[in-house]
Amino acid sequence: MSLQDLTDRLKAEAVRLGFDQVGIAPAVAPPGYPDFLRWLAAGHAAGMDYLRRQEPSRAHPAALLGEVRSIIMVSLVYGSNASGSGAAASSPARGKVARYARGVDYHRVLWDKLEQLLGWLHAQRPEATGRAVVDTAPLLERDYAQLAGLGWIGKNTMLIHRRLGSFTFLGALLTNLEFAYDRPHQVNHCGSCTRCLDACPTDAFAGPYELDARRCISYWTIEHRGMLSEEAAENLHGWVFGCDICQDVCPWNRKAPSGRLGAFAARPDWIDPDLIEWLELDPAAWRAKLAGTALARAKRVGLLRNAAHVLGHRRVPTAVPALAGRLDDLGEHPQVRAAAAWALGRIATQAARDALDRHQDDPEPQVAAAVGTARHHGRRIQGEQGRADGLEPPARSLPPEVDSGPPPPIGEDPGGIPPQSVGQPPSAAPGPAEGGWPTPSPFRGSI
Ligand code: B12
Ligand code: SF4
Ligand code: SF4
Repeated sequence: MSLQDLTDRLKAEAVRLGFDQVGIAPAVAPPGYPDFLRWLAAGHAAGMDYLRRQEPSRAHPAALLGEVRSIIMVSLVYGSNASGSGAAASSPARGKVARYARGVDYHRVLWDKLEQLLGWLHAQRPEATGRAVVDTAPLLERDYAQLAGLGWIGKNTMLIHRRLGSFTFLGALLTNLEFAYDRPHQVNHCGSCTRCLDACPTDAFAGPYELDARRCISYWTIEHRGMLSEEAAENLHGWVFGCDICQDVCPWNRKAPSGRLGAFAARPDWIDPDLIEWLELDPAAWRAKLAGTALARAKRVGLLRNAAHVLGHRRVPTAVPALAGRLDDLGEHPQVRAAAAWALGRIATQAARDALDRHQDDPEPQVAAAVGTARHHGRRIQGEQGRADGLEPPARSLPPEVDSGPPPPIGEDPGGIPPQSVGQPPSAAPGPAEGGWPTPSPFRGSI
């Protein structure tokens, strides 16, 4: 079998397995590595120490597979603007979950498909060795996706394809075999557009192509461990897991197709979760709820922390009993109790202040400190907004938050180039039927 034949047959198999795109790059050093080092040095990785620790491994894929010659890059569409944030944009007790996390954990889905592809390759060429990577090993995936011709890295740092947009997952299969390689994607279709940079509600872009995770809602809600800073807690804009704003506004996602895989279909309880229900759910129910989902990355503790901050920032009075319940529960994680105290201080109704008063001398130092600050804040809010006219502090209305709904229609494409379908993505090919994954994912990769 010639190199070209093997390449064509491998790509056809990848399509049969359900991938939307497949491209192959030689296993060279990633061209973006110097940018990555600069990014780390600037502190933009925030608390993601694993990125710093794995810095040398990202210099060359041989660190992951000694005899590597090729990197087969795949992408899978998981969503589009058709699936918005449900009622979360208008209902104060509901939160927003990023689209990528609303179905089954993508690590498992892509990784299993890549393993099947490796099995197929091995059957053709018994000397083939390989390693599947879906954010499960140190590899600059977007760099290799661009090298393999899957799209360009946009100003929002996402890998974008003209027809498929950026709501795609990436995966890689490293192998010792050679193939007929694809040409790198050369053209950047962002043009003079700056929608993503302008729309980011927390100014997280240090500049085009450079995201400072220290200011990013996605980082705060998913990756950050421990309590959120005051600035972060006040600026989640309704998001309790991830953030889609810099993609929602991208014109290249406007006409992007929806994902075809049943596994990524949004679970109704993840689209716009009721945050009061979240606070009331017991740990066993949480374990069952999180099994096999990407939200497991933040764990129950992180999700409840985020939920409390969203409810507190919005001053939702109906959340007080649930927040007080978390604060009163001495067996609860101190982070959740401290976030509940923070929220009660923001809501500052009589019942909220009573709950805080009960914990002035809380035995847990982190909680006692949070209660002290919250009581001070509660008194201030009540003084400013409540006592003056004898009213309880009002709930905040939602308009100041940035909604992640569909972007407004645009007259022309950002680069001035009319969209056209390209031949490469074989999205018309039917994928295999998909079921759910009942077992918890063993993958600890991040987003
Ligand atoms: C760490 C991480 C994060 C961090 C940091 C994100 C970031 N932009 O760096 C946080 C937690 C914030 C995050 C958020 C999200 N992530 Co993330 N994340 C990763 C991870 C694990 C590593 C990325 C990384 O190395 N970052 C370091 C920076 C420097 O690298 P980079 O982003 O690839 O940037 C390249 C270019 O921007 C370029 N570059 C850098 N500076 C400059 C300057 C100039 C001038 C130029 C031209 C280029 C350039 O070089 C860099 C290196 O190649 C990857 C998986 C992986 N192993 O690659 C997933 C990954 C990038 N994430 C993914 C997703 C889906 C998300 C979210 C959409 C989830 C969500 N909805 O909340 C958001 C999107 C936010 C955003 N705009 O990036 C997908 C992206 C798929 C795609 N189509 O691009 C990936 C690939 C996971 C996957 N396997 O599918 N993520
Ligand atoms: S994910 Fe949200 S917070 Fe992060 S850069 Fe994009 S718009 Fe900004
Ligand atoms: S096309 Fe516009 S919104 Fe999309 S990534 Fe490029 S600059 Fe950002």
